[in-house]
Amino acid sequence: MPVNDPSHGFCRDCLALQRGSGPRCHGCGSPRLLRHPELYKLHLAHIDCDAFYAAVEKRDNPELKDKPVIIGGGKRGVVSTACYIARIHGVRSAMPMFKALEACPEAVVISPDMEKYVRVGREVRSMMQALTPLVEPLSIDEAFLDLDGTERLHGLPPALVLARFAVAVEKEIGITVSAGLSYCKFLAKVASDLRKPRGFTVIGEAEALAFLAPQPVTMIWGVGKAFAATLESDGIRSIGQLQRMDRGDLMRRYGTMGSRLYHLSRGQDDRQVSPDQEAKSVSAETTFDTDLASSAELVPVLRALSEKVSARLKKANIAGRTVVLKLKSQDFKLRTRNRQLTDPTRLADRIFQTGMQLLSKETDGTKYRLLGIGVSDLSDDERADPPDLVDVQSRKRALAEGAIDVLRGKFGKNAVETGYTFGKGRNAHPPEALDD
Ligand code: TTP
Ligand code: MG
Ligand code: MG
Repeated sequence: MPVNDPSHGFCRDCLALQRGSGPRCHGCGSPRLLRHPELYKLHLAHIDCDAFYAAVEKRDNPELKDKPVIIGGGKRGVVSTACYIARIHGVRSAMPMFKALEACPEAVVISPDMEKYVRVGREVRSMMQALTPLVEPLSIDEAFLDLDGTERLHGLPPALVLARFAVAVEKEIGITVSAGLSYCKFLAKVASDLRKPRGFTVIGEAEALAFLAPQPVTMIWGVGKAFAATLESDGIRSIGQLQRMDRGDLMRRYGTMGSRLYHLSRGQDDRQVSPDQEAKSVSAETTFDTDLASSAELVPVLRALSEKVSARLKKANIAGRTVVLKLKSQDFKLRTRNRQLTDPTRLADRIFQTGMQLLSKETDGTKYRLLGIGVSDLSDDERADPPDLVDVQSRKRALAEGAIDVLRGKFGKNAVETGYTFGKGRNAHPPEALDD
C-alpha cells in the first residue's frame, strides 16, 4: 500500500495502514486511527509528555496507577502537576495544595524528585534525537522536532515516525506523550495540547485559518493575561477578529506584537527548529522560596546571577552582545526582556547594569517566582568590552572587575564580595544554572 497516499490513514497502536474509513484498525482492532488529508506532507512536530512528574511516579509505583496523584508541596505549597485522574476533580498545576486537597481529598501527594525527572526527561530527549538532529527542547518534558528529509533514514514519513516514537516511549520509558504535527511551530505546539493525554493531532495548512478563527487570542504565543486584557478592552477576543484586521493597523496599535498577531492569527510562522539553543546563550536563573516583588530584594539576586554568568563567559573566553532578563511571575507567566549592547561583553558589571535597566521597568508590583539573567549573540571575547572613553565610571568598574577577578583567581571565588551580593537575604538561593 503506498504510504504517501493521503486517503490512507494508519493505526497509532500497530502502525498498520488503513484503507477506507472504518472506525477500527483492520489489523489489531484499535480505535486509535489517524487520518488527515495532509498526513504525509507535514513534518513539524511538537511532543509533550502527559502529566510528566506524576506519570514518572506512577511508573515507579504501580499501586498508584488508578489513584489520583498530585506532585507538589514543599515550601511553596503548590501543585507542580496532577495526574489526569486528579484533574477530573479539578486539580491543576500552580494551585495551592490546600485547595487541591479540598477538590480531591483522596489524592496521594508526592513531593517532587527533580533529579529523577531530569533523568527521565533526558531519556525521552535522546530518543527524540535518534529521529532527527533538529530537536529543540522547550522544557523538561517537551520539544519541537523537524522531521523534514528524514523519510529516507526511517523508511517512513514523519507522521508514522512520530506514532512509532510514542509507542516506543510507552514501552521503553513507561510514560505517555502527546504529539502535534503541523507545518509550523505555532500550530504544532497548539496541536500537541489539543487531545491530551496520548493525543496525536494534525493541523494542516488548508484548515489553519478556519481552525484558528474561533479560538481565543490567548492561544497565540506571547499573549498572556495582561495582553489579552488589552485586546479585550479594544473589543478583540477571538483570533478570527485579528484575521480581519490589516497589518498596519495592528502595528500602530500594538507595535512589534501587532506584527506577531497579524502573522500568527493567519497561521504564518516561519521560525525554524533550532537544536542548539542552549549553546547560543549563557545564563543563570533562580527560583525563590517565596515570591518577590521589590527591587530591594530582586537586585541582589540579579547581581549574584550576573557574576555567575560573567564567570562562565570568562572561563569559556566568550562574550555576548545581547543581555536577556527573564522573569516568571506568580502565575507562571514568563517575561523575557532583552537589550543589545554596542559591543559584546563578558563583564558582570555591564550585564548587571543592563539587567537593572530592564528590571526597573518590570518592578511594577508584580510578584515574581523566578529571576534569570543571561547573554546571547555569543562571540569570542576578542572584541569584548573595549575601553569606554565616554563613560569613565564604567571603565573604572571594568578595571575594578579585572582586579577582583585576579584576586578571586588567587584566593577562591569567595575572597571578594561586592556590595550587592554580600548578605543576599533570606530569599535568595545560590543561583542555579539554566543550561547545565
Ligand atoms: P507541563 O508539560 O506543562 O504539564 P504536565 O506534563 O504535568 O501535564 P500535561 O499533560 O498537561 O503536559 O509541565 C511539565 C512538568 O513541569 C510538570 O509535570 C510539572 C512541572 N510544572 C510545574 O512544576 N509547575 C507548573 O505550574 C507547570 C505548568 C509544570
Ligand atoms: Mg507535559
Ligand atoms: Mg510541557
